[in-house]
Amino acid sequence: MTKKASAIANSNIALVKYWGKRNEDLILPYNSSISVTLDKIYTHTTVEFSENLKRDIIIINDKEINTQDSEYEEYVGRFLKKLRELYPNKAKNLNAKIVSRNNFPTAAGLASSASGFAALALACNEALELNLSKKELSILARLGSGSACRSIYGGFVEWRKGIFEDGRDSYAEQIATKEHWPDFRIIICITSSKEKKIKSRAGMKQTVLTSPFYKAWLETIEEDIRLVKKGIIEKDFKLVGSVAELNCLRMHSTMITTKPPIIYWNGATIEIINLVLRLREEGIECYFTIDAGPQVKILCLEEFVKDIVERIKEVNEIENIIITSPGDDAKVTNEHLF
Ligand code: 2P0
Repeated sequence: MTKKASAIANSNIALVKYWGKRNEDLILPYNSSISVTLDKIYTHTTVEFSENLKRDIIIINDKEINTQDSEYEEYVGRFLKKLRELYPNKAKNLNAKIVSRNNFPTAAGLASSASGFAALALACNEALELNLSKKELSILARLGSGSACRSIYGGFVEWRKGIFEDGRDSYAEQIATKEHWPDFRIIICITSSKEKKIKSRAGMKQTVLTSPFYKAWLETIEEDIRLVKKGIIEKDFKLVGSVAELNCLRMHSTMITTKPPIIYWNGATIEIINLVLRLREEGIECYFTIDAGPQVKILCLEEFVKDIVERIKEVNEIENIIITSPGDDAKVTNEHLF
């Protein structure tokens, strides 16, 4: 039996989005991406490997996952298979007990797979004593879910797409720590906490196959990466916000033009977009970004949070608002969930 190990990883929101894989098995993206890791929104995971377990046992948010399920196969099951292939001396003949909890709605466009697989990779590293570097941890997390490779780091993070077929150069690196830009804020407006209909994994595959705009989207990425990175380093909020907003709309244009169409927005999503545009006209500097779900994330600086939150109340149908700041690296904890 291995030691019991636990880890906590924060979620992240992309400022330059990842959408589309060049290799589905190794989760290698067509494009690089940049994100900000969020405080307050995290996954806490405890892992133990043992020869005494007859099979893997996975409990997420107090619910046992059926390991015959195709969703399990596609996510945690696939990750454990990769882990056992990569580290046969450590993990091959052991079954795992994994207990994991999110402190936010799963599968509602808040990137639960990002924090989930970052926490799982770090907990496995600790339990199996793999002694992985941050780079290797980022690669391991990526094999669970692409966006998870970014949640290994706190602050502002770039996932370089890499060029090698085996994925050895496709991992995340930190651009700046959270202390670099402490007044950066992300206001998350939850417009619906229902599970989304189309998972990112299936959605992005279909976009790559069918959207005529996918090629054009890829052509815009390198410039967006350059500008957002410059904006982060120089703390130029207008530059980061404006490029992130346009990048989000370009990604959604590839989703909307997928066959069949992928439309993650609801009525409140559009209302908040319009509110953000109005606020900017009034001199309140803020920008929106939206991922694979109907939630809207408003980017702003601390000085405008109060005004923006007050005005969001104009929009009906908002279920919840979470105000977040740049968060920490994924970390090991002694608090175990079993
Ligand atoms: C992102 N998203 O960069 C983009 C923006 C959604 C929209 O990363 O198949 O859950 O596990 O690699 O990481 C969501 O995709 O997909 C995502 P997989 P993942 O944050």
